[in-house]
Amino acid sequence: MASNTNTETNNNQPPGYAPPKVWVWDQANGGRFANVNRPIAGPTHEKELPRGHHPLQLYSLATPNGVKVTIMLEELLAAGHKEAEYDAWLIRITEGDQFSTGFVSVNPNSKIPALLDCSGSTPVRVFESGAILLYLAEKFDAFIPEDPVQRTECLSWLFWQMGSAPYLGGGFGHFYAYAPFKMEYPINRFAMETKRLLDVLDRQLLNTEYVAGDSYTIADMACWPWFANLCLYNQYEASEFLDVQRYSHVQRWSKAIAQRSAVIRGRKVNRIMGPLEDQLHERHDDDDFNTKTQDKLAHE
Ligand SMILES: N[C@@H](CCC(=O)N[C@@H](CS)C(=O)NCC(=O)O)C(=O)O
Repeated sequence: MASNTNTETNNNQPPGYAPPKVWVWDQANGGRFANVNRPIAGPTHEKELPRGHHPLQLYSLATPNGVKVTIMLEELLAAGHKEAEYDAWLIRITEGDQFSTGFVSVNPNSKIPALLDCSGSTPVRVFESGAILLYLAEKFDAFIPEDPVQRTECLSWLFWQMGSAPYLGGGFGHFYAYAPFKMEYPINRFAMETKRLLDVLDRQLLNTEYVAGDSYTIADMACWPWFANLCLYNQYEASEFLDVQRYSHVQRWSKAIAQRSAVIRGRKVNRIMGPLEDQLHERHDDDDFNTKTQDKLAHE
């Protein structure tokens, strides 16, 4: 039974809608990812994850959250950390790969990215992109400042990004690009929040070269895939709508980081959309970038 009277619900969307006393799952009503979104956790099917020979096993997809980690791994390798060699396995989230028993054992939250560190006697699982960046930074003592004050600043921006992504992606991206129809209220609500976040970052980058100061850190690697996607790659086809050109310092920083060779490589790993030469579905070897991108495989 509806909890409001009809008159009070006339302006609701759809008109007359009132939240029921107890929410019930309507599988047909979730927008673009309705087939994978569900209100329960846990696996849906039995399947082990593949395991390669490198110390680090990554299970991921090149969404902004996934790209954070492949950028970090490519940066570590470029900086000479050979123990950062990794196998990157493709998890197709639209096909429900994240609900296999194997994946859930590495990430009980069923979301990419998920990492298994097999370098010790017992494999260590790490989930949540921010936790993975921090784990790798501490493991290799890289891309995180040693000075306690600068380190704290770096972690503040890392957690700022982790806290803001759900507004930008789950809020703005969902209602602007993925919802089954356009709704003014949530689009306005989350466009305002997304522009506020862009302005926060823009004001910071007015004073600093990188997000957390003078050096390139995991805070940049966390922020770049989300904000550069909006500013350089027309994510959600929203560049004009959000007027991203006006954030000139975010633009400057986005463009500079986009030119790093580890970033160019990291963006390609586990990518299944866009130009074929930018899609490296799985990465098991450094040379895969030269021989296994989809344009190359198509000619085999
Ligand atoms: N807070 C998580 C969010 C991860 C996340 O939302 N992953 C998405 C892709 S970007 C996903 O796997 N979605 C699959 C699903 O929701 O079933 C992180 O940063 O790792």
